Order: sequence, then structure tokens, then C-alpha cells
Amino acid sequence: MAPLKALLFDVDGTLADTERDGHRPAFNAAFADAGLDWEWSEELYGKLLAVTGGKERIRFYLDKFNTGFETPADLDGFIAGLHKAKTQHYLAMLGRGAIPLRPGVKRLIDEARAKGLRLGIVTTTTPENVTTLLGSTLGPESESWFDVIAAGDIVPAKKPAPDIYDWAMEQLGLNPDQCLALEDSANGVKSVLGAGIRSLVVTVNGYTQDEDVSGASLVVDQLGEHGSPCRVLSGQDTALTQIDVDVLCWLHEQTHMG
Ligand code: XBP
Ligand code: MG
Repeated sequence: MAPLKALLFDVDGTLADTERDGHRPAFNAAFADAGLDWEWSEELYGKLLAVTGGKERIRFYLDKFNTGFETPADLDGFIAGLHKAKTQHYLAMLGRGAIPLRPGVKRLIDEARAKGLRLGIVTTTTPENVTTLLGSTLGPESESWFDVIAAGDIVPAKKPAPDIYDWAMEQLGLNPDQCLALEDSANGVKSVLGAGIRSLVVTVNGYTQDEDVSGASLVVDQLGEHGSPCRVLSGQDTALTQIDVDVLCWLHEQTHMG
């Protein structure tokens, strides 16, 4: 069995709870800037999360939820403009430190680095969103802790397609059986499994808690922190209180033996 070499982290919903109070209000602010009366409520946004990627999500909204809107001739340009404005709002929020990491994320990253595991980011969000989140939460040096940041339009087919994981592993020079992925959603799980990675921990959140994430080695409500234990929702050891490197190595071994 190949030993575990790298942890691959999703960003939105996994490193941080970015969607409800981050991306969503940033989209709404961009719509207001453009003089549009669109307002993505928390509930509607939950439905829109079926599609990953901000530009793709706006298109999905127009296709399915706002069919009466008279789209401009240059729809791609229109969406790109809205999305650019959205990214500026989102980056400003991150810059203000408005979005913290989820519990246990910093603890696990610090431990993984200390123990020589390689780290990667695999996400559909815009690259600048990733580097700004890392900078605002883990400090300006932290971008260099990651051997690969696979993000945004780097591959045309976003999650649930496996392409972004394939690309990240190619950059790292690693095979799927040397990696463990951390995700939060059904789309993320599909992407991971499609890329042939079988070691997979899912930390669900408010938007993803009812999604089908079967196929994960372990499903928890969070990674867990001292004084704030994780709850195992599905997996082998229900007595776990926090997900650390030993747990991940053990899971990796179990997954590849089973
Ligand atoms: C995350 C996303 C992202 C963000 C928006 O999915 O779907 O698109 O919602 O980011 P995952 P952009 O966690 O599965 O990678 O607007 O920058 O595209
Ligand atoms: Mg996610």
C-alpha cells in the first residue's frame, strides 16, 4: 500500500464557511451595483449551490430561477462583469478578516506540515479568493505552505468533474493512492472519487449536511478542536474527538486495505 504523502483541501465549505455569509452577500452586492433587483436569499442560494463556480452559478440562476430576465446579447461578457464585481466584494470581506477558518483547520495544517505531509488546494473558486483567505487567516507566508493551488478556470470542467483533482495530482507528481482529500459537499465527493482518490474526509456544514456524501471514508461535522470535539456522522470510529494526522494515516490505511 502506498503511504499517505499529501492532503488535498477543498476551500469553500471545508477550510471556511464561505458560502452563506461570504460568497452569497458578495453576489448580491454585485447585483445591486449593476442596478439589478436580484436578491439571492439563503434558501435560494442553497439551491444554486448545485452548480459550482460563480460564473456558472449566475448562468444557472438565469436558466432556472429567473427565466423572465431579458439577457443581453453578450451574455458571457455580462456574467463575467458581474462576477468580477462579486470577486472584488468578496476579497474586501476576506481582507477585513470577516471569514474565519473552520475549527481544527489550522491545527491540522500545522500538524501536517510538522510531520512532512505535502499540502494542496483543490477548489473551483477564483485563485485570488484562495490566496486572500489563506493570507487573512494563516498569515502572508501561508501560500507557500501549499505545493499546489488548483483553482478556478485552470480546468474548464469544474467539480463534480474530476479534472481539477487530476490536474493537482499531476502538478504534485503523485498518484491517487498517495493522497487524501478533505471536502464538504456531494459535488466535491464526486470530483474526488472520479479522480480515483479513495481516502476522503467530509466535514459537512449547514448547506451540505443532507447531501449524499457516501463514498467518503469518514463524515464529521468539523475537524474538531481542543474543547470542541468533532461528531462522527458516518465512518468507522464514532469515538473520535478530533481529526489529526494519525487518524488520517489510519483512515488511509483502512481505505486501501478494504
Ligand atoms: C465552491 C464554489 C465556488 C464559490 C464561488 O465549490 O462553488 O464557486 O461558491 O467562487 P467547491 P467563484 O467548494 O466544491 O470548490 O465565484 O470565485 O467561482
Ligand atoms: Mg466545497
